[in-house]
Amino acid sequence: MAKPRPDAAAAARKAHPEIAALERPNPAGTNAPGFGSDVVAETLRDLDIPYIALNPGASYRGLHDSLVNHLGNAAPQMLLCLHEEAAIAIAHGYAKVTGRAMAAAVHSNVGLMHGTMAIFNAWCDRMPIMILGATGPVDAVKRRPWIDWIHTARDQGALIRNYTKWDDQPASPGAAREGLLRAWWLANATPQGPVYINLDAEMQEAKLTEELQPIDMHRFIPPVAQAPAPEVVRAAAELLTKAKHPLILAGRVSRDEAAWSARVALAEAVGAKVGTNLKVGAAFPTDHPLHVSPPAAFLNEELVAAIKEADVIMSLDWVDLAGTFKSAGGWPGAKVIQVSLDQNIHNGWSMDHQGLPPVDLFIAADTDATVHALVEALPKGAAKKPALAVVPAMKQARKSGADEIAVEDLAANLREAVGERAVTLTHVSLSWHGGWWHFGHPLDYLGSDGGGGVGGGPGITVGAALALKGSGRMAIGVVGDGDYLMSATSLWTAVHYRIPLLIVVANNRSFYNDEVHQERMAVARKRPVENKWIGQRMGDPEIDLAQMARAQGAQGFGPITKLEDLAPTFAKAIAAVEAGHVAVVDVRVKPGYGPNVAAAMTRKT
Ligand SMILES: Cc1ncc(C[n+]2csc(CCOP(=O)(O)OP(=O)(O)O)c2C)c(N)n1
Ligand SMILES: [Mg+2]
Repeated sequence: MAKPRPDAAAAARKAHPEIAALERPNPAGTNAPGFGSDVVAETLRDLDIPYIALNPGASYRGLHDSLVNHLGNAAPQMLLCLHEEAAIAIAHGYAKVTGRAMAAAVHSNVGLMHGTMAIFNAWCDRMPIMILGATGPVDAVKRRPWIDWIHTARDQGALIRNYTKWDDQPASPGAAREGLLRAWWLANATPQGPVYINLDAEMQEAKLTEELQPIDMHRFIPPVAQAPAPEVVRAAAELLTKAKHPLILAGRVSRDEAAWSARVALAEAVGAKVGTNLKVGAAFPTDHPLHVSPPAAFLNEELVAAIKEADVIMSLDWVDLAGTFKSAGGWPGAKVIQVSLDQNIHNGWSMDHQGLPPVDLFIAADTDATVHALVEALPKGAAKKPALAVVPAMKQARKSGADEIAVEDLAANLREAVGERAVTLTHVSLSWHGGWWHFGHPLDYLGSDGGGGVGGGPGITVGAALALKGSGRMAIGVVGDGDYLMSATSLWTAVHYRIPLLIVVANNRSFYNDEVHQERMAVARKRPVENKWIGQRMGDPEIDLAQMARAQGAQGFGPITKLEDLAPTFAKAIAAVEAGHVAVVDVRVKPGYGPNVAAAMTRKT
């Protein structure tokens, strides 16, 4: 369960008066709830949801009216988005930072269809989102000819049921209130995930016939204890303390600083090496001597060696434990401790549960709670000295001397331009390597898009930047050009709502990932490799990515084609973000992936 953050909406309004001042409605004159959708809006307010990202539609015109004229477009405040995929991705990015759902609203079946890929991304990333949608009128005699018929679907939730935790189509305002409470409760309970409430247009627009009985809402969304049982904690503590070569694979953990410190304390106390992964947010200081560096995007040789050497492996909800073992050469000889609640939402449709790993001790509990319990259970003062590994120093950025810019040049120059500033990497490109950037705080890196759905990077960055606004941390998203082009219009929402952020595009003018696959096909079939670019490269005309940013009121820089222009351009873009702007830097990079990524992408099994 997400930690309660009382008054999140009030806190947001106080912290960001410039957002709260936008799009103020004229006073509507009455405040008593009069319609079904007023009850829905009031419940969103009672749930303390600060923002609702949306693209409008007649199916929820009742709710739209309630948000504007009954609530006064505050708590939740609307964030207008230019595409439903952006609305969902923004809520996804917000949850990645806060650990808590914000809302998104999408129109009938068509808006929901637009949002589906982003919902799938959030599902695979185990991130909570409260999605509101609409259909109907369900009662056919109330439908307007044609349009209400094409935008009404029976069991609309079926579109996304396979990758949401729960969905509902309440038939009355009272049932809607209950549905929203249950949805919120389920979305925020571990494993977290998106939920969908489908509001019948008729129910929204109907006059309230009787007042709803007031309820103490908190009694309907109780915190759920997800701590481990004492006997499994004792068993795990014993295995870890007796191990000669313990290894912790730190996967899905929270952004909480105390939990971060507890993981460090645990690893140091038992002398465990710790592996981390770029699929999920930062989980351990990457420059700590016990960290198996660099963080793996796919499996790297350092982590393979650590897995082979280990006699006890504890997975903190590591994404794809079975696949990791498989790639490391087979089931390990080590005793395996698995800490996860993920099995509670595995279903028969999505295979994102991954392979079934061998486990010797299963701890069905929250990862943070388990680490805290383990630290408590260990004998005091028994800290083993960390093995002194040499953490390789970051390579200095090349500033000149090459015709083409490599993605590594982009990363190193960006890192140096950022310097000592606190930044959050909200996203990294497929071509990124874990060794290019150290993480020393749980908010230094937020993980990937979750479901491998290209087009998530820009929206996730906007949502994360909204949650980080005013925290002193700058949001930086490094995205591929394909990723950027699929959802560049997410930027308008950031510009409009004064959400500063930096997007750096690793622009190889191609859906390059798939060139690698076409190369593999050609080699395997002894056909011409030189044709791999066809149907992949985005040239003739080349697309002016910076101009796409400027067209939406952001500051656009580039295309940067010379190494010597990188550092000064990043300095300018960072200054623009510090002055409150949205900035995009288009960096023309040489196509190419690191050997681990290319090998993992094209391996047979
Ligand atoms: C929605 C969606 N469409 C297509 C793909 C297949 N795909 C995976 S990576 C990729 C290329 C992404 O291009 P870009 O963001 O420019 O990154 P690059 O591979 O060039 O580094 C594509 C098309 C996908 N994963 N998701
Ligand atoms: Mg590309």
